[in-house]
Order: sequence, then C-alpha cells, then structure tokens
Amino acid sequence: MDLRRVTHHSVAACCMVTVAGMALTACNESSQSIASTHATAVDITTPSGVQIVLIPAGEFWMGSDQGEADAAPRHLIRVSPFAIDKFEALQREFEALQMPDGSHFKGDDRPVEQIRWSDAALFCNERSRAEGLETCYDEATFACNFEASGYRLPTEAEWEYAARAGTSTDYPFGNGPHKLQSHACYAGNSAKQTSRAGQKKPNAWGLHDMLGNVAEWCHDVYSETYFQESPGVDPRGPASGPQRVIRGGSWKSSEGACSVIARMADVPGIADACFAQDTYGFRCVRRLSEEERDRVE
Ligand SMILES: [Ca+2]
Repeated sequence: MDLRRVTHHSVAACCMVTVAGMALTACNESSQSIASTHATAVDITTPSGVQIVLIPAGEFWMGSDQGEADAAPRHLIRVSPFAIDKFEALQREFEALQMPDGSHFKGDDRPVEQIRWSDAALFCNERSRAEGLETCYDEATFACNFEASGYRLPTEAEWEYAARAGTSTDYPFGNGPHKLQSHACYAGNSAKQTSRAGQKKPNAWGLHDMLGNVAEWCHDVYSETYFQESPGVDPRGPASGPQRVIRGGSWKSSEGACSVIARMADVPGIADACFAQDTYGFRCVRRLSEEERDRVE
C-alpha cells in the first residue's frame, strides 16, 4: 500500500457530548486525504479535547533483517483500523483529568515522562471514563480487554505501522537518519530535555514525535524472539514476561535508537516500586466505532 499525503483541507464541525453530568464541547475536525485508492487517515478531536488520527487497516513489513537481532525477521503483518493520538500524551491532558504527573521537564505542552507502564495504562482508563467509553484495563491485574471501546496502549505492531505511515524504510523519510534533525527531538538536537509537542515534522499520516522526544510504552510484553513466532494478524505480544516494549527513542537517544525498527523494553511497575526514567512516555490508541470504520475504508 503506497500512502502519501497529496492534499490537506480542514472541515469545521461541532458537537456536544455530555459525560458524567458535564457538557464538553468537541469535534473540531480536519481530514487528510492520502494517495491511495482505498485508504484515508482522518484527524479528529475527541470529546476530552485530544487530537487523534483514524488509521486505516493495512498490511506492512514489520521489523528488519538489517538491524539488531531482536528486530528480525522482517515479517508481514496485517493490522485492523484504529485511532492513535496525534501527539505523545501531554502534561495538560493529565492536568485536565486530574491525574498525577511526575514529569521531570515541566510544561503544559510537553509530553508526560517518568511514567510507569502501569500508570500509563491507568491514564488510558481515565480518558476512557471521561469520554464515556468502556475501559480496557483491569486495574488490579492489568489484563486488557481489546474489545472494549476505550483507550489502551498501542500494540507494538500498531505502533510500528503508525510510525512507518506507509513507508518500508528504517526511518519514515528513508533508510538513513539524514533528515532526523527535522523529524525528531533526539540527542543530536534536544539540549538534553524534552521539547513541546509537534515542534518537528509529522510523518505522512500526520503523527508527530513518533521518533524521539519521549520513547513510548507499548502494550506488549517484550521478547527478543517474538518476531520469529508472531501471528500475522493483529499480534498482541507474548502472554507473559517481566518487561514491556518501548519504541521510538527519546530526547536522549542516538540516531540509531530513533528508527522505526529499534526495540527497547523495561519493567512496567505493576507489582514493584520502580521509577520510570525521564525518557519514557506514551500515547493512547482505541478501536474505531462503526461510523469511524466507514470513514477510513
Ligand atoms: Ca516519541
């Protein structure tokens, strides 16, 4: 599937959504048409005011035979449509939902960091409740109900599919990091801190900061051999294991770690009192409604 943006236009729309007795204005909306006979990525603003992008279903080659051993083998994956945050989860979003935010680098438009996997999952649930959606995570076991309408962390396959945005190279602009300066906040340009969201160029699907700024927790348990055994449709990672996947590299990462194929992992903080690093953040995904599916088919 060759997906390249060819036009950009905005369509104003408005709706009112009542959640937990509180009226929320919503839904400034814009569309991004993508060069394809059958697929379009669509920008919307959710009832809690977060910009998300509706991503069409598709197939892509995940991983690489040329990178680290855990990125091999390159394998064909089919992904169902989903919605993903246009930016990393931001500190103002935590404040709006009155969620604790222990970020090291303060700023309303900066991404949340120093967040454990388990606390990122709890934020997903809180946003689901704020938007009247069914929560995905059991808050005792952190088992995930993928059929729920609410937010969760992206699977590793969803994250890489979104980061590639239709490309098959190690970076969304080619096979080398030559354009990373304009696409990512990383060790080569970060001044040793996060940047405000959206300061760098988006990828072809309009997603900002997939590479760099904060490295992003994925839902999946990490296994260095998972790509050798992954199912071909909507893989969700190994059933159990001590670490969860982190993708994309951060403000502190080298060029090589800020590619679409580099894999990292750390303990999620479910049962222990670990502290997350100031390089770890996340973004949310959710399944599409029937109406949203129609829009991206
Ligand atoms: Ca990132």
